[in-house]
Amino acid sequence: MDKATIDRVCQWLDEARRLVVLTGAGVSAESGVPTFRDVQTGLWARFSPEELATEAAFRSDPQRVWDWYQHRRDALLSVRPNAGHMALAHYALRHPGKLMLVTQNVDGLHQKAGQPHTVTLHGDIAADRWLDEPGACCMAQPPLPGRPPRCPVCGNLRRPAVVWFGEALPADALASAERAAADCHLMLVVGTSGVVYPAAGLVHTASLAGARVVIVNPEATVLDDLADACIRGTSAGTLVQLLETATPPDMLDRKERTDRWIP
Ligand code: BV8
Repeated sequence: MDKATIDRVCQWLDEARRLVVLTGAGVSAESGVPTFRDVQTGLWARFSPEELATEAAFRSDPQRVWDWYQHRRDALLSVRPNAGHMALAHYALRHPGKLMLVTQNVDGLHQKAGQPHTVTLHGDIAADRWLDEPGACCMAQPPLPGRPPRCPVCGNLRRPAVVWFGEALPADALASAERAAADCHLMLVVGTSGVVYPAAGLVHTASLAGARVVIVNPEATVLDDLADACIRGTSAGTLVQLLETATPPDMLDRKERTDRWIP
């Protein structure tokens, strides 16, 4: 990793009073979680995630999509946050009100790492919800076990509580992320290919608002032209270098401490 760039970004980190970190699947790669566009293996090799992560795919073959999510859920049971997740959580705790963590990930690893406040754009793979608006019958008794589980009266199906392609993101999460992107001094964009919108649009928002943008990724991304600096590195090693060496808040000028996020 280029030391001059790391030193420059560490300085930007110290100078920034409002920091947004936007994460994608790459931050979980070093925990052993395949990234969203990694080639799928085994049973799922012949499908692309975009084909499976849609309501239409679920309605046309509920069991196949349910089984894909169960396969991913099972793989997450043995997964732990990595040093990158921990560095983000510790930084947020050391700098109250400075860091807004916005994630595209559904694996819950930022939360498991103790991140005090996470804006989750694409939902939670560990949770379910009803496919159709639930009636009283759906709430009156537990769903029948199955792949997927269903209401024993009306047959309404349970589905993963994630945002599928073609579905709107949670309005409050997206609004909070857009406000933060428009209002931050620095945005770190870590472990994302930047192809999924509206999440990737947050980087454009930050750049247009005059924030410095830093991209952390071992590979080039479609967002690189927006960056004031690109760090060609993995997220765990880079985040530890950037966040663990930043100046502790009590050495920063006290007057700056008021200009913080009100999460
Ligand atoms: C919507 C949950 C409208 C499911 C996911 C413009 C504007 C608005 C929409 C669109 C638009 N253009 C196109 C669209 C449609 C679509 C879209 O963006 N399509 C793409 C494919 C072109 N967007 C949508 O459909 C969104 N909805 O717009 O609705 C609407 C509005 C109102 C009313 C109705 C409808 C919904 C998008 C959300 C989809 N759901 N996930 C599930 O998980 O099963 S998205 C999915 O992709 C994951 O959440 C993932 O996080 C996300 C982004 O992918 P990445 O995280 O970037 O992962 P990827 O594998 O691509 O890249 C990994 C990166 O890590 C790589 O760069 C790699 O180099 C790097 N890496 C690898 N190792 C490391 C590393 N980096 C650091 N360290 C390492 N060790």
